[in-house]
Amino acid sequence: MDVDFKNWTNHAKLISWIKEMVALCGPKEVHLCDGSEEEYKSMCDLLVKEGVFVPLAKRENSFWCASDPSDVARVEDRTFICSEKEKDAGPTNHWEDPKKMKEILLKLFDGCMQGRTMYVIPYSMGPYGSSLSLVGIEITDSPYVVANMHIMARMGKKALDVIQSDGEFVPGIHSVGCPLKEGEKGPLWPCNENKYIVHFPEERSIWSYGSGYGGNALLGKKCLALRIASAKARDEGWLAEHMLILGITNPEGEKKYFCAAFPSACGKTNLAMIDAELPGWKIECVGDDIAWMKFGKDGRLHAINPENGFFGVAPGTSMDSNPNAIKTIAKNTIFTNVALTDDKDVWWEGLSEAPEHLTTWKKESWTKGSDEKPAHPNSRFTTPAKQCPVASSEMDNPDGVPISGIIFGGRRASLEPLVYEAFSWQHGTFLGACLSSEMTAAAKGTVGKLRHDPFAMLPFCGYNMGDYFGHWLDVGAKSTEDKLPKVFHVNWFQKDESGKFIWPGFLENARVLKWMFDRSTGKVEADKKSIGLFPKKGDVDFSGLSLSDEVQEKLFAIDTAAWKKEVEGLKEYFETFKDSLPDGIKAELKNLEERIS
Ligand code: GTP
Ligand code: SPV
Ligand code: MN
Repeated sequence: MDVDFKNWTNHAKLISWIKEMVALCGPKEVHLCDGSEEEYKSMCDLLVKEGVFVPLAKRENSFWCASDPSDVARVEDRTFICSEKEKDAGPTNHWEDPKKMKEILLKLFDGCMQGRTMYVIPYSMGPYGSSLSLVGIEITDSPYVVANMHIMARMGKKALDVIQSDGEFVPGIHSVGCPLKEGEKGPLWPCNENKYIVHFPEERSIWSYGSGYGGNALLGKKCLALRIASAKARDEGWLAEHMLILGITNPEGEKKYFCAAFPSACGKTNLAMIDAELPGWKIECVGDDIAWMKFGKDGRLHAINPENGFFGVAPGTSMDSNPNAIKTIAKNTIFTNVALTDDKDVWWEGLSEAPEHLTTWKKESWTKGSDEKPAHPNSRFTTPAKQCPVASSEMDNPDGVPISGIIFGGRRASLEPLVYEAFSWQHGTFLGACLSSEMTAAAKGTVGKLRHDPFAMLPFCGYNMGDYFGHWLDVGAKSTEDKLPKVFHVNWFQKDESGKFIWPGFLENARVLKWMFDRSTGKVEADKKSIGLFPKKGDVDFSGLSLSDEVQEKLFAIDTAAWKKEVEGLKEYFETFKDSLPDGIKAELKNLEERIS
Protein backbone atom coordinates (compact mmCIF):
# COMPACT_ATOMS: atom_id res chain seq x y z
CA MET A 1 0.00 0.00 0.00
CA ASP A 2 1.21 3.49 -0.85
CA VAL A 3 1.00 6.08 1.89
CA ASP A 4 1.39 9.74 0.96
CA PHE A 5 3.58 11.38 3.60
CA LYS A 6 4.14 14.59 1.60
CA ASN A 7 2.22 17.10 3.68
CA TRP A 8 2.73 15.21 6.90
CA THR A 9 6.42 14.51 7.56
CA ASN A 10 9.77 14.00 5.86
CA HIS A 11 11.23 12.24 8.91
CA ALA A 12 13.06 9.32 7.25
CA LYS A 13 13.12 7.03 10.29
CA LEU A 14 9.46 7.68 11.06
CA ILE A 15 8.41 7.01 7.46
CA SER A 16 10.36 3.79 7.28
CA TRP A 17 8.89 2.58 10.61
CA ILE A 18 5.33 3.33 9.48
CA LYS A 19 5.94 1.50 6.18
CA GLU A 20 7.31 -1.46 8.08
CA MET A 21 4.23 -1.56 10.33
CA VAL A 22 1.87 -1.23 7.35
CA ALA A 23 3.58 -4.21 5.71
CA LEU A 24 3.38 -6.20 8.94
CA CYS A 25 -0.18 -5.41 10.04
CA GLY A 26 -1.82 -5.24 6.62
CA PRO A 27 -4.51 -2.62 7.26
CA LYS A 28 -7.21 -1.76 4.72
CA GLU A 29 -6.17 1.91 4.79
CA VAL A 30 -3.88 4.32 6.63
CA HIS A 31 -4.94 7.58 8.24
CA LEU A 32 -2.15 9.98 9.23
CA CYS A 33 -3.61 12.04 12.08
CA ASP A 34 -3.34 15.84 12.16
CA GLY A 35 -4.89 16.40 15.59
CA SER A 36 -7.50 18.85 14.29
CA GLU A 37 -10.96 19.47 15.77
CA GLU A 38 -12.48 18.14 12.54
CA GLU A 39 -10.53 14.93 12.89
CA TYR A 40 -11.78 14.50 16.47
CA LYS A 41 -15.32 15.14 15.32
CA SER A 42 -15.06 12.70 12.43
CA MET A 43 -13.70 10.03 14.78
CA CYS A 44 -16.65 10.53 17.17
CA ASP A 45 -19.11 10.54 14.25
CA LEU A 46 -17.65 7.25 13.03
CA LEU A 47 -17.94 5.70 16.50
CA VAL A 48 -21.55 6.90 16.78
CA LYS A 49 -22.35 5.50 13.34
CA GLU A 50 -20.84 2.15 14.29
CA GLY A 51 -22.87 2.11 17.50
CA VAL A 52 -19.82 2.24 19.80
CA PHE A 53 -20.53 5.78 21.08
CA VAL A 54 -23.92 6.95 22.35
CA PRO A 55 -24.16 10.76 22.25
CA LEU A 56 -25.22 12.22 25.61
CA ALA A 57 -28.23 14.52 25.71
CA LYS A 58 -27.17 16.83 28.54
CA ARG A 59 -23.45 17.15 27.95
CA GLU A 60 -22.22 18.93 24.87
CA ASN A 61 -19.99 16.85 22.60
CA SER A 62 -19.90 13.93 25.05
CA PHE A 63 -20.35 10.21 24.63
CA TRP A 64 -21.06 7.02 26.53
CA CYS A 65 -19.51 3.74 25.57
CA ALA A 66 -18.95 0.30 27.04
CA SER A 67 -16.04 -2.07 26.61
CA ASP A 68 -16.08 -5.81 26.24
CA PRO A 69 -16.63 -7.25 29.76
CA SER A 70 -13.23 -8.95 29.53
CA ASP A 71 -11.38 -5.69 28.75
CA VAL A 72 -11.92 -3.34 31.68
CA ALA A 73 -8.56 -2.56 33.31
CA ARG A 74 -4.79 -2.73 33.02
CA VAL A 75 -3.47 -6.29 32.74
CA GLU A 76 -0.38 -6.38 34.93
CA ASP A 77 0.27 -10.09 34.43
CA ARG A 78 0.44 -9.47 30.66
CA THR A 79 2.77 -6.44 30.95
CA PHE A 80 6.43 -7.03 30.10
CA ILE A 81 9.70 -5.15 30.43
CA CYS A 82 12.01 -6.67 27.82
CA SER A 83 15.41 -5.29 28.71
CA GLU A 84 18.49 -6.97 27.23
CA LYS A 85 19.41 -8.36 30.67
CA GLU A 86 16.80 -9.95 32.91
CA LYS A 87 18.37 -8.26 35.93
CA ASP A 88 17.55 -4.84 34.48
CA ALA A 89 13.83 -5.63 34.63
CA GLY A 90 14.23 -6.62 38.28
CA PRO A 91 12.14 -8.87 40.51
CA THR A 92 8.93 -6.80 40.27
CA ASN A 93 8.52 -6.88 36.47
CA HIS A 94 7.67 -9.66 34.03
CA TRP A 95 10.65 -10.13 31.75
CA GLU A 96 11.19 -11.88 28.47
CA ASP A 97 14.24 -11.95 26.23
CA PRO A 98 13.76 -9.12 23.68
CA LYS A 99 14.59 -11.30 20.69
CA LYS A 100 12.20 -14.02 21.80
CA MET A 101 9.51 -11.47 22.55
CA LYS A 102 9.94 -9.83 19.13
CA GLU A 103 9.36 -13.21 17.52
CA ILE A 104 6.13 -13.64 19.47
CA LEU A 105 5.00 -10.12 18.62
CA LEU A 106 5.84 -10.35 14.93
CA LYS A 107 3.63 -13.44 14.69
CA LEU A 108 0.78 -11.76 16.58
CA PHE A 109 0.93 -8.52 14.59
CA ASP A 110 1.18 -10.29 11.24
CA GLY A 111 -2.02 -9.26 9.44
CA CYS A 112 -3.63 -8.14 12.72
CA MET A 113 -5.15 -4.99 11.17
CA GLN A 114 -6.73 -6.68 8.16
CA GLY A 115 -9.98 -4.99 7.21
CA ARG A 116 -9.29 -2.12 9.61
CA THR A 117 -7.93 1.41 9.27
CA MET A 118 -4.49 2.06 10.70
CA TYR A 119 -4.27 5.44 12.43
CA VAL A 120 -0.92 7.12 13.01
CA ILE A 121 -1.00 9.49 15.99
CA PRO A 122 1.83 11.97 16.59
CA TYR A 123 1.71 13.36 20.13
CA SER A 124 3.80 15.29 22.61
CA MET A 125 3.92 14.28 26.24
CA GLY A 126 4.49 17.68 27.81
CA PRO A 127 4.17 21.21 26.40
CA TYR A 128 5.36 21.49 22.80
CA GLY A 129 9.05 22.16 22.62
CA SER A 130 9.75 21.94 26.37
CA SER A 131 13.12 20.37 27.19
CA LEU A 132 11.11 18.15 29.55
CA SER A 133 8.76 16.91 26.82
CA LEU A 134 8.94 13.78 24.71
CA VAL A 135 7.29 12.99 21.37
CA GLY A 136 5.61 9.66 20.79
CA ILE A 137 4.04 8.16 17.69
CA GLU A 138 1.23 5.70 18.33
CA ILE A 139 0.03 3.49 15.53
CA THR A 140 -3.36 1.97 16.35
CA ASP A 141 -6.31 0.26 14.69
CA SER A 142 -8.79 1.66 17.24
CA PRO A 143 -10.72 4.87 16.46
CA TYR A 144 -11.70 4.86 20.17
CA VAL A 145 -8.00 5.19 21.02
CA VAL A 146 -7.61 8.04 18.50
CA ALA A 147 -10.53 9.94 20.08
CA ASN A 148 -9.13 9.41 23.58
CA MET A 149 -5.61 10.43 22.55
CA HIS A 150 -7.04 13.70 21.19
CA ILE A 151 -8.04 14.48 24.77
CA MET A 152 -5.24 12.87 26.76
CA ALA A 153 -2.19 14.16 24.88
CA ARG A 154 -1.12 17.19 22.88
CA MET A 155 -1.70 15.53 19.58
CA GLY A 156 -1.17 16.32 15.93
CA LYS A 157 1.02 18.16 13.43
CA LYS A 158 2.72 20.30 16.09
CA ALA A 159 4.25 17.17 17.61
CA LEU A 160 5.71 16.35 14.20
CA ASP A 161 7.13 19.88 13.95
CA VAL A 162 9.04 19.23 17.17
CA ILE A 163 10.84 16.20 15.73
CA GLN A 164 11.13 17.67 12.20
CA SER A 165 13.24 15.46 9.94
CA ASP A 166 15.42 13.55 12.39
CA GLY A 167 14.35 14.16 16.00
CA GLU A 168 13.81 11.52 18.64
CA PHE A 169 10.42 9.88 19.05
CA VAL A 170 9.10 6.85 20.92
CA PRO A 171 7.37 4.44 18.53
CA GLY A 172 4.37 2.57 19.90
CA ILE A 173 2.35 0.06 17.94
CA HIS A 174 -1.08 -0.90 19.24
CA SER A 175 -3.63 -3.35 17.89
CA VAL A 176 -6.87 -4.63 19.34
CA GLY A 177 -5.92 -7.95 17.72
CA CYS A 178 -9.18 -8.43 15.89
CA PRO A 179 -8.70 -8.53 12.10
CA LEU A 180 -11.80 -8.44 9.90
CA LYS A 181 -12.60 -10.61 6.93
CA GLU A 182 -14.00 -9.02 3.78
CA GLY A 183 -17.42 -7.57 4.60
CA GLU A 184 -17.28 -8.62 8.28
CA LYS A 185 -18.36 -6.00 10.85
CA GLY A 186 -16.82 -7.48 13.97
CA PRO A 187 -17.74 -6.76 17.61
CA LEU A 188 -18.45 -3.21 18.81
CA TRP A 189 -15.52 -3.42 21.24
CA PRO A 190 -12.88 -5.45 19.43
CA CYS A 191 -10.19 -7.04 21.59
CA ASN A 192 -8.38 -10.32 21.95
CA GLU A 193 -8.19 -12.61 24.97
CA ASN A 194 -4.47 -12.95 24.27
CA LYS A 195 -2.94 -9.71 25.54
CA TYR A 196 0.62 -8.39 25.48
CA ILE A 197 1.68 -4.96 26.78
CA VAL A 198 5.37 -4.93 25.96
CA HIS A 199 8.15 -2.40 26.51
CA PHE A 200 11.69 -2.41 25.16
CA PRO A 201 13.40 0.09 27.46
CA GLU A 202 16.76 0.19 25.63
CA GLU A 203 15.21 0.55 22.19
CA ARG A 204 12.52 2.79 23.74
CA SER A 205 9.62 1.23 21.93
CA ILE A 206 6.18 -0.11 22.87
CA TRP A 207 4.12 -2.98 21.45
CA SER A 208 0.59 -3.43 22.76
CA TYR A 209 -1.76 -6.17 21.61
CA GLY A 210 -5.24 -7.38 22.44
CA SER A 211 -6.72 -4.64 24.68
CA GLY A 212 -8.49 -1.40 23.79
CA TYR A 213 -8.81 -0.11 27.36
CA GLY A 214 -7.04 2.69 29.23
CA GLY A 215 -3.39 2.36 30.05
CA ASN A 216 -3.15 -0.79 27.92
CA ALA A 217 -4.07 1.12 24.76
CA LEU A 218 -3.52 4.86 25.27
CA LEU A 219 0.22 4.39 24.96
CA GLY A 220 1.26 7.92 25.95
CA LYS A 221 0.18 7.38 29.53
CA LYS A 222 1.59 4.43 31.47
CA CYS A 223 3.63 2.87 28.65
CA LEU A 224 5.49 5.96 27.47
CA ALA A 225 5.21 8.53 30.27
CA LEU A 226 6.06 6.04 33.02
CA ARG A 227 7.64 2.76 31.87
CA ILE A 228 9.73 4.08 28.97
CA ALA A 229 10.24 7.53 30.53
CA SER A 230 11.41 6.08 33.87
CA ALA A 231 14.17 4.15 32.07
CA LYS A 232 15.14 7.28 30.15
CA ALA A 233 15.02 9.33 33.37
CA ARG A 234 17.38 6.84 35.06
CA ASP A 235 19.89 7.29 32.21
CA GLU A 236 19.57 11.08 32.15
CA GLY A 237 19.26 11.93 35.85
CA TRP A 238 15.62 12.99 36.19
CA LEU A 239 12.37 11.50 37.57
CA ALA A 240 9.27 10.12 35.81
CA GLU A 241 6.65 9.47 38.48
CA HIS A 242 3.07 8.30 39.07
CA MET A 243 2.20 11.59 40.78
CA LEU A 244 -0.33 14.38 40.71
CA ILE A 245 0.91 17.98 40.82
CA LEU A 246 -0.98 20.74 42.64
CA GLY A 247 -0.34 24.35 43.59
CA ILE A 248 -1.30 25.88 46.94
CA THR A 249 -1.45 29.58 47.74
CA ASN A 250 -1.88 30.71 51.35
CA PRO A 251 -3.83 33.81 52.44
CA GLU A 252 -0.56 35.79 52.45
CA GLY A 253 -0.13 35.01 48.74
CA GLU A 254 2.76 32.55 49.09
CA LYS A 255 2.55 29.80 46.50
CA LYS A 256 4.00 26.26 46.69
CA TYR A 257 3.69 23.16 44.54
CA PHE A 258 3.34 19.59 45.76
CA CYS A 259 3.43 16.20 44.04
CA ALA A 260 1.70 13.12 45.40
CA ALA A 261 2.18 9.45 44.55
CA PHE A 262 -0.74 7.20 45.46
CA PRO A 263 -1.35 3.84 43.76
CA SER A 264 -4.05 3.52 41.11
CA ALA A 265 -7.52 4.46 42.36
CA CYS A 266 -6.16 5.74 45.69
CA GLY A 267 -7.07 9.40 45.40
CA LYS A 268 -4.72 11.33 43.09
CA THR A 269 -7.43 12.85 40.88
CA ASN A 270 -9.45 13.77 43.95
CA LEU A 271 -6.56 15.50 45.69
CA ALA A 272 -5.24 17.12 42.51
CA MET A 273 -8.33 19.31 42.08
CA ILE A 274 -9.50 19.51 45.69
CA ASP A 275 -11.95 22.34 46.32
CA ALA A 276 -10.34 23.82 49.41
CA GLU A 277 -12.73 24.81 52.13
CA LEU A 278 -10.00 26.79 53.86
CA PRO A 279 -10.86 30.48 53.86
CA GLY A 280 -8.28 32.50 51.97
CA TRP A 281 -6.43 29.48 50.58
CA LYS A 282 -6.33 28.57 46.91
CA ILE A 283 -5.55 25.23 45.30
CA GLU A 284 -4.78 24.73 41.61
CA CYS A 285 -4.39 21.57 39.57
CA VAL A 286 -1.35 21.04 37.33
CA GLY A 287 -1.76 17.29 36.81
CA ASP A 288 -3.63 14.30 38.22
CA ASP A 289 -1.57 11.21 37.37
CA ILE A 290 1.96 11.73 36.09
CA ALA A 291 4.83 14.10 36.90
CA TRP A 292 8.19 14.46 35.18
CA MET A 293 10.75 16.26 37.31
CA LYS A 294 14.13 17.74 36.45
CA PHE A 295 16.46 20.07 38.31
CA GLY A 296 16.18 23.71 37.30
CA LYS A 297 19.09 26.16 37.37
CA ASP A 298 17.97 27.03 40.90
CA GLY A 299 18.89 23.52 42.12
CA ARG A 300 15.24 22.71 42.77
CA LEU A 301 13.15 20.00 41.18
CA HIS A 302 10.72 21.35 38.60
CA ALA A 303 7.76 19.28 37.43
CA ILE A 304 5.60 19.14 34.35
CA ASN A 305 2.45 17.14 33.78
CA PRO A 306 3.14 15.36 30.49
CA GLU A 307 -0.57 14.76 29.89
CA ASN A 308 -3.29 17.04 28.54
CA GLY A 309 -6.37 15.28 29.91
CA PHE A 310 -7.67 13.28 32.83
CA PHE A 311 -8.57 9.59 32.59
CA GLY A 312 -10.35 9.57 35.92
CA VAL A 313 -12.18 6.95 37.99
CA ALA A 314 -15.92 7.70 37.83
CA PRO A 315 -17.39 5.80 40.83
CA GLY A 316 -17.28 7.89 43.97
CA THR A 317 -17.03 11.16 42.03
CA SER A 318 -19.78 13.59 43.07
CA MET A 319 -20.47 17.24 43.87
CA ASP A 320 -19.70 16.38 47.50
CA SER A 321 -16.48 14.43 46.96
CA ASN A 322 -14.98 16.20 43.94
CA PRO A 323 -17.03 19.14 42.62
CA ASN A 324 -14.23 20.29 40.31
CA ALA A 325 -14.19 16.93 38.53
CA ILE A 326 -17.97 17.08 38.11
CA LYS A 327 -17.62 20.56 36.55
CA THR A 328 -14.76 19.38 34.33
CA ILE A 329 -16.82 16.58 32.79
CA ALA A 330 -19.79 18.76 31.84
CA LYS A 331 -18.76 18.69 28.15
CA ASN A 332 -16.27 17.25 25.62
CA THR A 333 -15.98 14.05 27.65
CA ILE A 334 -15.90 10.34 26.81
CA PHE A 335 -17.39 8.06 29.48
CA THR A 336 -16.40 4.39 29.39
CA ASN A 337 -18.16 1.65 31.38
CA VAL A 338 -20.35 3.93 33.50
CA ALA A 339 -24.14 3.38 33.50
CA LEU A 340 -26.44 5.14 31.01
CA THR A 341 -29.68 6.76 32.15
CA ASP A 342 -32.92 6.52 30.18
CA ASP A 343 -32.65 10.22 29.26
CA LYS A 344 -29.12 9.67 27.90
CA ASP A 345 -26.97 10.90 30.74
CA VAL A 346 -24.38 9.05 32.81
CA TRP A 347 -24.58 7.58 36.31
CA TRP A 348 -22.30 5.74 38.72
CA GLU A 349 -22.23 4.69 42.37
CA GLY A 350 -21.79 7.72 44.58
CA LEU A 351 -22.83 10.32 41.97
CA SER A 352 -26.35 10.84 43.29
CA GLU A 353 -29.34 8.81 44.35
CA ALA A 354 -29.80 6.00 41.84
CA PRO A 355 -32.44 6.55 39.17
CA GLU A 356 -35.29 4.04 38.93
CA HIS A 357 -33.92 2.52 35.74
CA LEU A 358 -30.53 2.37 34.00
CA THR A 359 -28.58 0.58 31.31
CA THR A 360 -25.54 -1.01 32.93
CA TRP A 361 -22.02 -0.95 31.57
CA LYS A 362 -22.79 -4.49 30.34
CA LYS A 363 -25.70 -3.00 28.34
CA GLU A 364 -28.27 -4.75 30.51
CA SER A 365 -31.47 -3.30 31.88
CA TRP A 366 -31.17 -2.40 35.58
CA THR A 367 -33.82 -1.43 38.11
CA LYS A 368 -33.28 0.29 41.43
CA GLY A 369 -32.70 -2.17 44.25
CA SER A 370 -30.89 -4.70 42.09
CA ASP A 371 -27.70 -6.12 43.63
CA GLU A 372 -25.57 -5.56 40.57
CA LYS A 373 -23.44 -2.44 40.27
CA PRO A 374 -24.56 -0.61 37.12
CA ALA A 375 -21.16 1.08 36.58
CA HIS A 376 -17.92 -0.91 36.50
CA PRO A 377 -15.67 -0.04 39.50
CA ASN A 378 -12.92 0.99 37.03
CA SER A 379 -15.28 2.97 34.78
CA ARG A 380 -13.70 6.24 33.74
CA PHE A 381 -14.09 9.64 32.12
CA THR A 382 -11.67 11.02 29.54
CA THR A 383 -11.81 14.80 29.78
CA PRO A 384 -9.66 17.82 28.81
CA ALA A 385 -7.48 18.96 31.74
CA LYS A 386 -7.96 22.63 30.88
CA GLN A 387 -11.70 22.34 31.49
CA CYS A 388 -11.01 21.88 35.20
CA PRO A 389 -12.26 25.02 37.01
CA VAL A 390 -9.04 25.07 39.06
CA ALA A 391 -6.69 24.21 36.17
CA SER A 392 -3.38 25.96 36.80
CA SER A 393 -2.16 28.50 34.26
CA GLU A 394 1.19 26.71 34.62
CA MET A 395 -0.08 23.60 32.80
CA ASP A 396 1.62 24.74 29.60
CA ASN A 397 4.71 26.20 31.25
CA PRO A 398 7.64 24.51 29.48
CA ASP A 399 9.85 25.02 32.56
CA GLY A 400 7.44 23.27 34.89
CA VAL A 401 6.75 24.30 38.49
CA PRO A 402 9.17 24.16 41.45
CA ILE A 403 8.25 21.37 43.86
CA SER A 404 8.26 22.02 47.63
CA GLY A 405 6.87 18.71 48.81
CA ILE A 406 6.40 15.13 47.71
CA ILE A 407 3.63 13.08 49.31
CA PHE A 408 3.42 9.28 49.41
CA GLY A 409 0.31 7.40 50.42
CA GLY A 410 -1.61 4.18 50.01
CA ARG A 411 -4.76 2.44 51.16
CA ARG A 412 -3.98 1.04 54.58
CA ALA A 413 -6.86 0.07 56.87
CA SER A 414 -4.45 0.25 59.81
CA LEU A 415 -0.83 1.00 60.77
CA GLU A 416 -0.13 4.15 58.73
CA PRO A 417 -1.18 7.38 60.49
CA LEU A 418 -2.93 10.30 58.80
CA VAL A 419 0.28 12.22 58.07
CA TYR A 420 3.94 12.46 58.98
CA GLU A 421 7.07 13.91 57.46
CA ALA A 422 10.36 12.27 56.56
CA PHE A 423 13.55 13.24 58.43
CA SER A 424 15.52 13.71 55.20
CA TRP A 425 15.52 12.97 51.46
CA GLN A 426 17.06 9.56 52.14
CA HIS A 427 14.38 8.76 54.73
CA GLY A 428 11.76 10.07 52.27
CA THR A 429 13.09 7.75 49.59
CA PHE A 430 12.77 4.94 52.13
CA LEU A 431 9.12 5.92 52.80
CA GLY A 432 8.46 5.69 49.06
CA ALA A 433 10.15 2.30 48.91
CA CYS A 434 8.05 1.03 51.87
CA LEU A 435 4.70 1.97 50.34
CA SER A 436 2.05 -0.77 50.50
CA SER A 437 -1.56 -0.51 49.47
CA GLU A 438 -4.72 -2.56 49.16
CA MET A 439 -5.37 -3.44 45.52
CA THR A 440 -8.13 -1.65 43.58
CA ALA A 441 -10.17 -2.33 40.44
CA ALA A 442 -7.73 -0.28 38.30
CA ALA A 443 -5.88 -3.51 37.52
CA LYS A 444 -7.04 -7.07 37.03
CA GLY A 445 -6.44 -8.89 40.33
CA THR A 446 -7.81 -9.33 43.82
CA VAL A 447 -9.37 -6.10 45.07
CA GLY A 448 -8.51 -5.33 48.70
CA LYS A 449 -5.40 -7.48 48.89
CA LEU A 450 -2.48 -5.67 50.56
CA ARG A 451 0.64 -5.57 48.42
CA HIS A 452 3.93 -3.70 48.28
CA ASP A 453 3.66 -0.88 45.78
CA PRO A 454 6.88 1.14 46.10
CA PHE A 455 6.44 4.77 45.05
CA ALA A 456 3.02 3.71 43.59
CA MET A 457 5.23 2.59 40.68
CA LEU A 458 5.01 -1.21 41.00
CA PRO A 459 3.15 -1.63 37.68
CA PHE A 460 4.91 1.30 36.00
CA CYS A 461 8.65 1.14 36.64
CA GLY A 462 10.47 0.35 33.38
CA TYR A 463 13.56 -1.10 35.07
CA ASN A 464 14.84 -2.82 38.20
CA MET A 465 12.97 -1.36 41.19
CA GLY A 466 16.09 -1.73 43.37
CA ASP A 467 18.01 0.46 40.90
CA TYR A 468 15.06 2.84 40.93
CA PHE A 469 15.47 3.28 44.73
CA GLY A 470 19.14 3.97 44.07
CA HIS A 471 18.26 6.47 41.38
CA TRP A 472 16.11 8.42 43.85
CA LEU A 473 19.03 8.54 46.29
CA ASP A 474 21.35 9.70 43.48
CA VAL A 475 18.91 12.44 42.48
CA GLY A 476 18.89 13.66 46.09
CA ALA A 477 22.68 13.72 46.14
CA LYS A 478 22.65 16.26 43.29
CA SER A 479 21.15 18.95 45.49
CA THR A 480 20.91 19.94 49.16
CA GLU A 481 18.20 19.31 51.75
CA ASP A 482 17.16 22.98 51.79
CA LYS A 483 16.42 22.87 48.06
CA LEU A 484 15.00 19.36 47.79
CA PRO A 485 11.28 18.89 48.37
CA LYS A 486 10.24 17.78 51.84
CA VAL A 487 8.77 14.29 51.81
CA PHE A 488 5.52 13.32 53.53
CA HIS A 489 3.47 10.17 54.06
CA VAL A 490 -0.32 10.21 54.28
CA ASN A 491 -3.11 7.65 54.73
CA TRP A 492 -6.70 8.70 54.08
CA PHE A 493 -7.96 5.14 54.47
CA GLN A 494 -7.73 4.03 58.14
CA LYS A 495 -10.76 2.00 59.18
CA ASP A 496 -12.43 1.17 62.49
CA GLU A 497 -13.43 -2.32 63.65
CA SER A 498 -16.66 -2.15 61.68
CA GLY A 499 -14.78 -1.34 58.47
CA LYS A 500 -15.79 2.32 58.31
CA PHE A 501 -13.25 4.98 57.29
CA ILE A 502 -12.34 7.00 60.39
CA TRP A 503 -11.05 10.02 58.42
CA PRO A 504 -13.65 11.90 56.31
CA GLY A 505 -11.11 12.33 53.50
CA PHE A 506 -11.84 14.01 50.16
CA LEU A 507 -12.18 17.80 50.62
CA GLU A 508 -11.13 17.50 54.26
CA ASN A 509 -7.70 16.38 53.07
CA ALA A 510 -7.03 20.08 52.48
CA ARG A 511 -6.48 20.33 56.25
CA VAL A 512 -3.53 17.99 55.90
CA LEU A 513 -2.23 19.87 52.84
CA LYS A 514 -2.28 23.05 54.91
CA TRP A 515 -0.02 21.44 57.53
CA MET A 516 2.42 20.31 54.86
CA PHE A 517 2.41 23.81 53.40
CA ASP A 518 3.12 25.29 56.83
CA ARG A 519 5.96 22.81 57.28
CA SER A 520 7.47 23.79 53.95
CA THR A 521 7.47 27.47 54.88
CA GLY A 522 8.81 26.68 58.36
CA LYS A 523 5.74 28.20 60.00
CA VAL A 524 5.14 25.23 62.30
CA GLU A 525 7.43 22.90 64.25
CA ALA A 526 6.98 19.12 64.31
CA ASP A 527 7.36 16.37 66.92
CA LYS A 528 10.10 13.83 66.29
CA LYS A 529 8.69 10.33 66.69
CA SER A 530 9.93 6.85 65.87
CA ILE A 531 8.58 6.74 62.31
CA GLY A 532 8.86 10.40 61.34
CA LEU A 533 8.01 14.02 62.13
CA PHE A 534 4.45 14.45 63.42
CA PRO A 535 2.17 17.49 63.60
CA LYS A 536 2.02 19.18 66.99
CA LYS A 537 -1.40 18.94 68.61
CA GLY A 538 -3.78 21.32 66.88
CA ASP A 539 -1.53 22.01 63.87
CA VAL A 540 -3.73 19.80 61.69
CA ASP A 541 -6.99 21.62 62.24
CA PHE A 542 -9.83 19.24 63.15
CA SER A 543 -12.33 21.96 64.05
CA GLY A 544 -15.87 21.36 62.84
CA LEU A 545 -15.25 17.70 62.02
CA SER A 546 -16.72 16.25 65.22
CA LEU A 547 -14.07 13.55 65.47
CA SER A 548 -14.13 11.80 68.85
CA ASP A 549 -10.99 12.00 71.02
CA GLU A 550 -10.51 8.32 70.39
CA VAL A 551 -10.53 8.80 66.60
CA GLN A 552 -8.23 11.81 66.80
CA GLU A 553 -5.78 9.71 68.77
CA LYS A 554 -6.07 6.75 66.41
CA LEU A 555 -5.37 8.98 63.39
CA PHE A 556 -1.89 9.66 64.75
CA ALA A 557 -1.23 6.48 66.73
CA ILE A 558 1.96 4.43 66.29
CA ASP A 559 1.24 0.79 67.05
CA THR A 560 4.76 -0.42 67.86
CA ALA A 561 3.91 -4.12 67.73
CA ALA A 562 2.35 -3.68 64.28
CA TRP A 563 5.36 -1.65 63.11
CA LYS A 564 7.70 -4.43 64.26
CA LYS A 565 5.72 -6.84 62.10
CA GLU A 566 5.82 -4.36 59.22
CA VAL A 567 9.61 -4.14 59.49
CA GLU A 568 9.88 -7.93 59.36
CA GLY A 569 7.75 -7.92 56.20
CA LEU A 570 9.86 -5.17 54.66
CA LYS A 571 13.07 -7.04 55.41
CA GLU A 572 11.76 -10.02 53.53
CA TYR A 573 10.48 -7.86 50.67
CA PHE A 574 13.71 -5.90 50.29
CA GLU A 575 15.70 -9.14 50.17
CA THR A 576 14.04 -9.90 46.83
CA PHE A 577 16.08 -7.04 45.32
CA LYS A 578 19.34 -8.78 46.28
CA ASP A 579 22.42 -6.70 45.39
CA SER A 580 20.29 -4.05 43.64
CA LEU A 581 19.04 -2.80 47.00
CA PRO A 582 20.98 0.41 47.76
CA ASP A 583 22.81 0.88 51.07
CA GLY A 584 20.73 3.98 51.84
CA ILE A 585 17.56 1.89 52.01
CA LYS A 586 19.26 -0.79 54.13
CA ALA A 587 20.49 1.92 56.51
CA GLU A 588 17.02 3.48 56.84
CA LEU A 589 15.45 0.10 57.55
CA LYS A 590 18.00 -0.52 60.28
CA ASN A 591 17.36 2.96 61.72
CA LEU A 592 13.62 2.37 61.77
CA GLU A 593 14.06 -0.98 63.46
CA GLU A 594 16.20 0.62 66.16
CA ARG A 595 13.81 3.52 66.68
CA ILE A 596 10.77 1.28 67.21
CA SER A 597 12.50 -1.29 69.43
P1 GTP B 1 -5.82 6.36 39.00
O1 GTP B 1 -6.46 7.22 37.94
O2 GTP B 1 -6.19 4.93 38.86
O3 GTP B 1 -4.34 6.53 39.07
O4 GTP B 1 -6.52 6.75 40.41
P2 GTP B 1 -6.37 8.02 41.39
O5 GTP B 1 -5.20 7.82 42.29
O6 GTP B 1 -6.42 9.28 40.62
O7 GTP B 1 -7.67 7.87 42.30
P3 GTP B 1 -9.00 8.76 42.36
O8 GTP B 1 -8.76 10.14 42.87
O9 GTP B 1 -9.70 8.65 41.06
O10 GTP B 1 -9.82 7.98 43.47
C1 GTP B 1 -10.12 6.62 43.37
C2 GTP B 1 -11.19 6.23 44.34
O11 GTP B 1 -10.82 6.56 45.66
C3 GTP B 1 -12.52 6.90 44.06
O12 GTP B 1 -13.56 5.98 44.19
C4 GTP B 1 -12.60 7.95 45.13
O13 GTP B 1 -13.94 8.23 45.45
C5 GTP B 1 -11.83 7.34 46.29
N1 GTP B 1 -11.18 8.37 47.14
C6 GTP B 1 -10.43 9.41 46.72
N2 GTP B 1 -10.02 10.18 47.76
C7 GTP B 1 -10.51 9.60 48.88
C8 GTP B 1 -10.43 9.91 50.28
O14 GTP B 1 -9.84 10.90 50.71
N3 GTP B 1 -11.05 9.05 51.13
C9 GTP B 1 -11.74 7.96 50.69
N4 GTP B 1 -12.32 7.19 51.59
N5 GTP B 1 -11.85 7.63 49.38
C10 GTP B 1 -11.24 8.43 48.49
C1 SPV C 1 -3.99 3.80 36.68
O1 SPV C 1 -4.37 2.62 36.71
O2 SPV C 1 -3.09 4.23 37.46
C2 SPV C 1 -4.62 4.76 35.75
C3 SPV C 1 -5.56 4.23 34.76
O3 SPV C 1 -4.32 5.93 35.80
S1 SPV C 1 -4.76 3.57 33.38
O4 SPV C 1 -4.59 4.64 32.40
O5 SPV C 1 -5.62 2.52 32.82
O6 SPV C 1 -3.46 3.05 33.73
MN1 MN D 1 -2.87 6.35 37.53
